[in-house]
Amino acid sequence: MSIAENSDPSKGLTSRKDAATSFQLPQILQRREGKMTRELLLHPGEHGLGMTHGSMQADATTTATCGFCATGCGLRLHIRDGKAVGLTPETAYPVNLGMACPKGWEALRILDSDQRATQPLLRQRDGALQPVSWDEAFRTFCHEFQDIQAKHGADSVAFVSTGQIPCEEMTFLGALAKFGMGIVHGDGNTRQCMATAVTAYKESFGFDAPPYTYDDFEQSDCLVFIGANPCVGHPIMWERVLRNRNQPEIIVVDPRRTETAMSATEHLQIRPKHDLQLLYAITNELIENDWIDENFIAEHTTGFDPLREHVRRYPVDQVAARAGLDADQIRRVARKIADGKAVSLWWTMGVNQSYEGVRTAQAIINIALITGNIGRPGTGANSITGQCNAMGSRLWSNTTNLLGHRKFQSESDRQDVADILGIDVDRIPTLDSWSYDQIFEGIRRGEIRGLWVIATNPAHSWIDQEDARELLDRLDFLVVQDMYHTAHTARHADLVLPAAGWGEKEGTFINSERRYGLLKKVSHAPGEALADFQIFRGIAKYWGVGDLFSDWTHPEAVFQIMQRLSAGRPCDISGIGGYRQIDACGGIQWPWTEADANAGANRGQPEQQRRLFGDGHFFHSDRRARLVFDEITPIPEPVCDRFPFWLMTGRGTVSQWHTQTRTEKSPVLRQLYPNRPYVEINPADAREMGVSNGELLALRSRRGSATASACLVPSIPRGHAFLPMHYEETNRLTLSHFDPHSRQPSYKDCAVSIRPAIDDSQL
Ligand SMILES: Nc1nc2c(c(=O)[nH]1)N[C@H]1C(S)=C(S)[C@@H](COP(=O)(O)OP(=O)(O)OC[C@H]3O[C@@H](n4cnc5c(=O)[nH]c(N)nc54)[C@H](O)[C@@H]3O)O[C@H]1N2
Ligand SMILES: Nc1nc2c(c(=O)[nH]1)N[C@H]1C(S)=C(S)[C@@H](COP(=O)(O)OP(=O)(O)OC[C@H]3O[C@@H](n4cnc5c(=O)[nH]c(N)nc54)[C@H](O)[C@@H]3O)O[C@H]1N2
Ligand code: SF4
Ligand SMILES: [Mo]
Repeated sequence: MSIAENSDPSKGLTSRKDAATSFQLPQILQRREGKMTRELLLHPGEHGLGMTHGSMQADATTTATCGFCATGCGLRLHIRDGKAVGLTPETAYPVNLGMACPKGWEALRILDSDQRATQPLLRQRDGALQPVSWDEAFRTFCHEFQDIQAKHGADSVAFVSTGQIPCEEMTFLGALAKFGMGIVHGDGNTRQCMATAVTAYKESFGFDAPPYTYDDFEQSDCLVFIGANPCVGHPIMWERVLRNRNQPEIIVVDPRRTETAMSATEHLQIRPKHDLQLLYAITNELIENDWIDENFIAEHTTGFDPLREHVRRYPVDQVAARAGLDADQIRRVARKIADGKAVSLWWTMGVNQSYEGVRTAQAIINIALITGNIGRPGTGANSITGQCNAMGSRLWSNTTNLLGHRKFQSESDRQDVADILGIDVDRIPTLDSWSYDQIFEGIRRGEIRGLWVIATNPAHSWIDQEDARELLDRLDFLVVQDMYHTAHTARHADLVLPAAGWGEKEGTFINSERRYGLLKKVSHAPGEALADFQIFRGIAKYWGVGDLFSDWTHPEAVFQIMQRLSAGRPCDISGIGGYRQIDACGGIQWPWTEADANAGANRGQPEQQRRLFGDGHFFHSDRRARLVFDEITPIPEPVCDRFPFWLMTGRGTVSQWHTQTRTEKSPVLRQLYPNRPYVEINPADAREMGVSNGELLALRSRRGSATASACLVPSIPRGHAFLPMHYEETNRLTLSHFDPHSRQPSYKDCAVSIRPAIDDSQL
């Protein structure tokens, strides 16, 4: 079936199901690769998916949360002789209800790889990385960083962490770095991903609080997806949408006709980066027609009158012309939002990774607020999270927020943390950390000279790679702590610390709906690789601050510290009865306070689906949500004669994860995605260039060049191109620019030229 045939929205839910099951392998790629069949994906176990050692005969089972995306599926691990030999999706887990995507199925297999880092590696005088003992690694780590700090100040060493290690490890890392080692600047890959949503929620709700629970996917009668492609990025969330029995309206705003868009009842195929004005036009339409909830606005929000005045300047017809949309369709969409009894609005990277992302996210939040679509089943302004523990990093990484989402600048917040941890308050920095891009600028200026990179791969994932790699090479000392010694950033490292991965250690992840889930040690890390937790303990000892962390003996002890740090805050988890209760309950969403645990009919037993703001109370001191808006700003790098294509980037297939250090290690997954970079372009553009499917193309931006094979798809409009982020080539082209409020990179907009690769010499 061609994409065009499959795109008829009138087919209703049946066609949605048809299109949606293709999430497992987009049809274009299925055609191109031709290796995997649907059959294999529908009966994964029979074909070896999920089995690492050839047999599913197990003597015990246990469950754990998946370590890839923030859906946070529960997986049942089949154990033999104390080691996991296979896995199946957990039927009793409230998140995935027995479903998993190929990455989850293959979570164990990627642990077995000869590219695993098994010993610490230290760069020698001749430039080669050589194995050293942990003792030497820890001594060198401390000596080199302390030396840099002695010469250039404590803030000349920084760290970059991740949304992919458990909360306990994040808390340890953040506390060790900032309270133990005197580091001031630390940020994480969640800056690339969630910073916009964090900033938007904080300003609008008073706390970084995604309000929803996955049951909302099933309860809505109108779901709006803006810059989100869950069929690829969050396939099990999409399965929850398919279980919705309300024949819901599904409205998708995406410049590409993605699998998600094909399944929609309305696809607004917007020009990239025109979302803010579209949302203002819809808001204006809702207000002008009196399709709003005046009571809710009056009782629970501030800023409505100025918002009404502001959006008057965005009449539908004008916006439609600019955004490349049909005015009647925009009106129809507004009407559908007005008619919905339970409207939920969902956004992901098409919004967050924008130079005006925060205001766009807030325009989404505004629509939910003024129509009273919040706090009830099936509603909400809902940011979908990316990595397995990006939510954990938002609360616990101690990077731009003090532990538990407090403020470094607040004396009372610092005192709180010092009291709970039993440390001297002077150990806590009084300043916010620099953001990721500011840390990189600090390297350029020679102010940051030592960098510690944990569970992230900036030499592939950071924006404008040529520049990023050059900056990494300027450092006096770069430490990379990773599962694989071949990770791109490890190639630039002076010291590589070999880390255990998911399945080889324990702790908690927080999924997209605020649910703490447990991960378990079901396999042994190879060689001398250590859990990040143990690495942090080792560094604390060698740095000479072991005493500060004498209680931080194992992950659950740190979980208890986190519980104390959370008490009385919106993210309060003081009522959780330890790992055992998390395990027994199928995960527990925050908040779950001691008072909650001691009250209610089902004493001590949290309900499995809980959402925020049911009482209309938000986290600002006046308990009202703020309606925030702004002027729209021009596109920083518009297309031009020299660079006539608009380049977007994002997720390619369900079987690829980010920089591919993990997913490329599974032979099964490797057959499910194109192993060489490809670029989606419209067949009409290809015809004009005289290019056919699969031919090699040369892409060039003002910053760099890349080659990729042509993938001709009508789902991308003319004059546009889409490169998956999973290939190293992609970020050679991207433009280093950021949302001014969240400092999140705007990865999805820059201008490129595209020619047949044979013309390379003439470019
Ligand atoms: N298979 C797989 N799943 C993943 C990941 C992975 O690497 N692989 N990564 C996880 C992570 S960390 C994240 S953050 C999520 C990301 O999940 P998503 O955000 O859903 O994924 P993306 O493909 O980055 O972007 C979503 C869509 O934004 C659209 N877009 C681009 N520009 C614009 C624009 O200006 N406006 C609008 N409205 N849309 C635009 C793109 O066409 C794309 O379809 O996925 C998570 N899940
Ligand atoms: N052009 C473009 N670029 C993008 C994006 C885009 O859409 N377009 N998306 C951005 C987004 S949303 C994200 S989230 C980032 C992701 O970017 P990265 O975080 O750089 O990508 P990953 O491949 O997930 O890197 C994680 C690293 O941690 C290692 N690792 C995994 N588990 C562990 C562990 O338990 N311990 C340790 N120590 N190491 C571990 C892995 O081997 C891998 O090297 O990319 C961003 N970059
Ligand atoms: S959807 Fe996400 S959490 Fe679920 S199995 Fe796939 S990668 Fe894991
Ligand atoms: Mo992400």
